[in-house]
Amino acid sequence: MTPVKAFPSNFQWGVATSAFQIEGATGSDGRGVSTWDTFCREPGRVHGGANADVACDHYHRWSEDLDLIASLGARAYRFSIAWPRVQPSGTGAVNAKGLDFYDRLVDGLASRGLAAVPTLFHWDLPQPLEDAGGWMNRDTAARFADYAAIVAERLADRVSLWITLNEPMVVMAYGYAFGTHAPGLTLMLGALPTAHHQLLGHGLATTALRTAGARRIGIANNYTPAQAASDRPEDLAAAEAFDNLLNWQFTDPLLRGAYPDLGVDLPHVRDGDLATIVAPIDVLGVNYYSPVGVAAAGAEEPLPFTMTEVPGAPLTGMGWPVVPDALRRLLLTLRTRYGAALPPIQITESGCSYDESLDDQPRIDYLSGHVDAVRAAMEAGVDVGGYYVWSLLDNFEWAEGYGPRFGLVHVDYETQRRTPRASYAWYRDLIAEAP
Ligand code: GBH
Repeated sequence: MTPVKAFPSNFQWGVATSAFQIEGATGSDGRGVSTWDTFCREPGRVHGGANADVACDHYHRWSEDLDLIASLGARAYRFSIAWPRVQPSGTGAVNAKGLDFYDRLVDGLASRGLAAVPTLFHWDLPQPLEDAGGWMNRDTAARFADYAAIVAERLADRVSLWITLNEPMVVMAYGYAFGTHAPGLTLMLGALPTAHHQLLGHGLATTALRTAGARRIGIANNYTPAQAASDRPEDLAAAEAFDNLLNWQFTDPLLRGAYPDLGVDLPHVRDGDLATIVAPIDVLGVNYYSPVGVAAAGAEEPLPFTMTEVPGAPLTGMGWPVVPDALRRLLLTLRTRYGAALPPIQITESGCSYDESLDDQPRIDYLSGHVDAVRAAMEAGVDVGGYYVWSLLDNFEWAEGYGPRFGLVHVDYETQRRTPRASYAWYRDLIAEAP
């Protein structure tokens, strides 16, 4: 194996955002209603009763925001396309003005020499599809593939890398099992069909995208590696159950064509589905924030594990443990687990929230530790082709509203003024100096 002394010159240094979290303009130009618009309007769902009607007003300020990415020296921009802008009902008629917005955005990226990396689904499902069962309904997978084809027919000539889904685990767990995200259902293990239907949607969309001329396709999975609370066999078994349910469930079908042992039957999986899901992808997107401590649960608990602290780890502003080496270990585990079936990886999200301050040394420390972890994994032979900081801008942090600040760039939500933080200058210098 040739050691990677430094990052290759074609390494995709980037930043990431998502449509619902930054665009605002939720009622403009024919956009339909998404599950998150609905969720924000239900009392008690989102901290402070916040909604994303304005957010960062990126829908009107996109050109200024692309200038910020260009000034960073970044090479790629991962953004997401709002399905309700393109197909307000989630099916059928296309809203030309919605598609035009992304056409302008992609042209704006090309004119600045930036690679376009759109995500087709970053959680803002058209509400009419949710009314028909959302991801519990198998039909949503086919609707997703139709929508993917519509977008690709328009944009494929200018897109560097397509990401089908963002973090199907989070949609299953937070959206349908625990109910802290839209659509707010508390189905617990009854939510497992939403994992399968999302993966099926990914597989069907992969075929549709290739037919429409897509060059490279991937998916962005969240990985929350389990660290057993002790070496006791029951804690080790609990950590394995956690990994199977929340990590490998979303990767084994893609790369092995089979589910890991989830301890339950999956009657919603039909013959042929796994052959659809295992369709080759060009990139595995890894979103990584933190590991989690896992211990055995009492017999009366609904799940076979409970989440605990990671001992000794400092915490971000949201209380998430900072453990860069867990990213290095994760990348090595992916290579060991999937071997030759593992496609090249991109770190499609990495970042942290702290307070509002512009002098954000803790973010610099977080990012530099995680970049070093990626470099160490590459030196150990893992093929990693890109790293995207979450996020370019402070934005709507889902159920947490506008409290957490993830941006390299501070946003004043009164004036919409953007102010780069110290971490922005640090990242710009890193990109300029790498390899
Ligand atoms: C991503 O999700 C999303 O893609 C993005 O939209 C979002 O804004 C960003 O991250 C920041 O949240 O409580 O210690 O057990 C992140 C998925 C899964 C990461 C749960 C943190 C819990 C850590 N998250 N995980 S802990």
